[in-house]
Amino acid sequence: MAGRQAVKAYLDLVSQACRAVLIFLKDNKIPHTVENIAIRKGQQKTPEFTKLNPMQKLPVLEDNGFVLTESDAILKYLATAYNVPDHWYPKLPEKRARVDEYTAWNHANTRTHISTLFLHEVLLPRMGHPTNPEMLEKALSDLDGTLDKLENMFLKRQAFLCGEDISLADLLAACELMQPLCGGRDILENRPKLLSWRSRVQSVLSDSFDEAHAVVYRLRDNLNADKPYRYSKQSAL
Ligand SMILES: N[C@@H](CCC(=O)N[C@@H](CS)C(=O)NCC(=O)O)C(=O)O
Repeated sequence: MAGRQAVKAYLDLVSQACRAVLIFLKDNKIPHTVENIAIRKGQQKTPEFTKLNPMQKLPVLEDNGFVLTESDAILKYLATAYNVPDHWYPKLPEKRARVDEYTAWNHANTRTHISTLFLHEVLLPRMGHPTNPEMLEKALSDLDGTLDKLENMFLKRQAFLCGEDISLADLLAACELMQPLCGGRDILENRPKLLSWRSRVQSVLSDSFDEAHAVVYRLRDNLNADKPYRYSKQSAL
């Protein structure tokens, strides 16, 4: 990549999509710089950032003047434009299609249900709105259906979501499934198959995974220290 400048990633690591991009950049040693944009301070809404991404969302990637949004597109672009191991986004059409199959499903399933849970369990309470028990239960039950599918379909006979090696699908899914820790909840605690898969993902990514998730661990630890009580179906009865 002679003559190529380091890519610039605009990120807030509270966002699961941003963590996936950072882990990919670090794990593949793609030269990069990070511009921190704090969502909680509304920095994604400044006129300057809006020029970059009119959607006012993160992550955003800038590569030699080429600006790209959407974590899925960013990861696939990086995997295609840079010299990274093939397992991330295989060139073989059938294998690549398996990754595309998961990432398309991810948007309407893992991503959607995790975001809804995060909204009800973390964001709204922080904005002063009490947790709505029914909405929370609905979010948890929808998410349960997605976790069942991850276990019984994607991980049915293989170590990773799309085969025997880690791919972009695992990276996106693992970052999503860590998000409820921000509210003190490990949604995988009673799911041994998904727990083993997460350990495999973590051991492949080693330090980059924990570094990107430091903010998530911090939020979980603060919550456990300040607020041992958390809403649960049982405690509401
Ligand atoms: N589909 C997009 C989602 C982008 C997105 O919703 N980003 C969130 C953080 S995870 C954001 O920037 N939110 C700020 C806001 O909505 O104001 C992706 O995967 O990149």
